Amino acid sequence: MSIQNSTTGEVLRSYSIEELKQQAALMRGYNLAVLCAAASGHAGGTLSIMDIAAALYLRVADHDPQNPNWPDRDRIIWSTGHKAPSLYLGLAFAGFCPKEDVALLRKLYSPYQGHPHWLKLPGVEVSTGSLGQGLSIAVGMALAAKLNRKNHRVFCIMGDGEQQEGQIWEAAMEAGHYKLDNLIGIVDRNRLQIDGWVKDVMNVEPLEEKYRSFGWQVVTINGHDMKQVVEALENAKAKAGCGKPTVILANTVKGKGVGFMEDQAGWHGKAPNLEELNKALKELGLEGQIPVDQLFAHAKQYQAEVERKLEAKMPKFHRNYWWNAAENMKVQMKPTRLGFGQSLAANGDDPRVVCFGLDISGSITISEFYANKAERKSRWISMGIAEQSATSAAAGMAKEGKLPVLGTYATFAAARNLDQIRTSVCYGNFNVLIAGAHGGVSVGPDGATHQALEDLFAMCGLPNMNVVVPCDIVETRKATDYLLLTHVGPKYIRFAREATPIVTNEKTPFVFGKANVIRLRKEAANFMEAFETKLESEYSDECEDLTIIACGPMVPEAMRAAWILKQDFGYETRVLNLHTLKPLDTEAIVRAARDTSIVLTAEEHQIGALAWPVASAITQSPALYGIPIITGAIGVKDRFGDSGAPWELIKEFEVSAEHIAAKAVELIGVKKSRSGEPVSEVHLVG
Ligand SMILES: Cc1ncc(C[n+]2csc(CCOP(=O)(O)OP(=O)(O)O)c2C)c(N)n1
Repeated sequence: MSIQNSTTGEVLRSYSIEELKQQAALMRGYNLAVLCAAASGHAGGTLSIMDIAAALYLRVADHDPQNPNWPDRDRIIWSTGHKAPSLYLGLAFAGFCPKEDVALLRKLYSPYQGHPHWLKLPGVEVSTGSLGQGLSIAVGMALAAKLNRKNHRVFCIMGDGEQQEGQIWEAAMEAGHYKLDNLIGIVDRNRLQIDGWVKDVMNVEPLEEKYRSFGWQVVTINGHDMKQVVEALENAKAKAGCGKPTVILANTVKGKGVGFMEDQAGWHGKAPNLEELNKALKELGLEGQIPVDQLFAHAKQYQAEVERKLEAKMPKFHRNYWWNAAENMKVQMKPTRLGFGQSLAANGDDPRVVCFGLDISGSITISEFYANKAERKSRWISMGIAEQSATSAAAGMAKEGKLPVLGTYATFAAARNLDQIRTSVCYGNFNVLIAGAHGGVSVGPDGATHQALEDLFAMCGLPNMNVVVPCDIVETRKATDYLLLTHVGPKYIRFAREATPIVTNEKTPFVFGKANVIRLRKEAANFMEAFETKLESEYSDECEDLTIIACGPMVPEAMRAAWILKQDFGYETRVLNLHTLKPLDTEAIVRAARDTSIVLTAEEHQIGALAWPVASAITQSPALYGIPIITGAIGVKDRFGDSGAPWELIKEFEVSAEHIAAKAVELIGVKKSRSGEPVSEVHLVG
């Protein structure tokens, strides 16, 4: 069966085992080429699953490329969403989409998102990227098929590290309970995850016994032996009626086919450069067989169009005020996340400090806690990919007097485990430090599933929780120092992935719960020196034209907006760095509103985590009764993220200094027209 015309039932193409092997090899070559063109992505896991992808899409699954929504098609769920390129290539090789289009991988607006999104690409069944959810979706689809008396099968591809998610076992139990013999799970058992070997990070074995005890049939195969792969899939497909779901445990090699990638944890989330690509293609015996130049040219042309679109939608001013565009706008940039690691390295000798690893330790820098410090290893608790349990375990540690720290991407640190944060941590008022890393859009090409744009709503909404969003690497270090050792109670710190401007130094004040005022003072040799920063409580009104209140990496953007407003319009701006979102420095907000009568907020988040508490402080303050305050809000406007380069996304989501400045000009215009003053000429287009 497999690829067919759903109207006539005619089989359009069938592949022999030998042909499948060739197709899988070509898919590996395309995969590495498109990862290279994207300059990011997951080489290791896409290579380990490729033989299975080829067998499924080209031979085993019934589907129709001309009719992707054919109701009787087999469903393939990629619970392991980071292997999206293998899914895309499966579709492309089966004829659902042009092969060369997969070169648009991870680019802005592209159907080929960093993690699959079914609303963007026909043939993708569901959107995934947050590990551990796919098997439950597959259970739902298999149950629906039973209810509808349909005969199609539901395949669900998972990783072995992914088996650490508790939700997998809830779904496994459900599939066994409901005897879902139309469901086929596939585990890409390559034995590696991000932090190292699965057996060391959090052992999941023996998977055979575990699945069997949940009522599944278990088949173990060599996931690179095409004959075994096809037989296992076809047998499992034929077993409907046996009253049991099937799981295929496919023993594979991460990075399969490329010697320097095989069994290397470092190649989990890495793309080859051109030299590595050529070396890999040679090893795969694919020299001259992959149209690398064409793929690159296609990617480049698409990218040029993306850039043209983005530039067209940017507000324009007299000059180019982008970071480092002019000599006096020079800034040093470093990722805020590094400040978190620096603090853990510096403060980790305190025997109460315990860090929980959630299999993303290097990139969020929590691993700095034990780097080169073997004596701390006993206080490093690797929990695997199990955010929910780790959160409650941290509460347990805190109850016993420890200072637990846990961190992962902010989406998984503050949303996946929200009920655990609420009930285990906050209700019990425990001293747990939660780090939401890669907050905002700046995580870039990974796309929407990895861009935390809602986390602060939940964290700020929880009683007892304290929330800090530092503006740069230096402030992140200071905030972590304070939260880790001094502050007692539940606390959330949110920082970003991308390098962002350093706008504070050792002398800049940081007082938890107290805002800083930042004022542009003079032309200086570089951007930072042109500004003066003070604690807001030590600042006196200078009758500025407006206030911009910002947190996190929006603080440097607000400063740059202040610069634009001064240079292009002569306006004076009070920038408030509201690094602590909870407890809120209400006095600083109210004073700024009273003094300037315009308050514009800027957040790299859905509008409202910063904007609504600020608006609430203003509307509730008796000091402001009867005083008209003009407010505006910059932030993400109720939409999910997208793949793209971090700074492209800052433009696309309209959270750049240019957008802040444009909004400020609009608000100042309102203020002036109210008071009868002439409104200054606005130089905005777009
Ligand atoms: C809920 C959740 N937590 C963390 C991550 C980050 N993450 C992406 S891939 C990965 C490791 C997955 O390991 P495994 O399932 O073994 O996949 P493979 O090694 O085959 O790529 C992690 C932790 C995520 N995507 N989702």
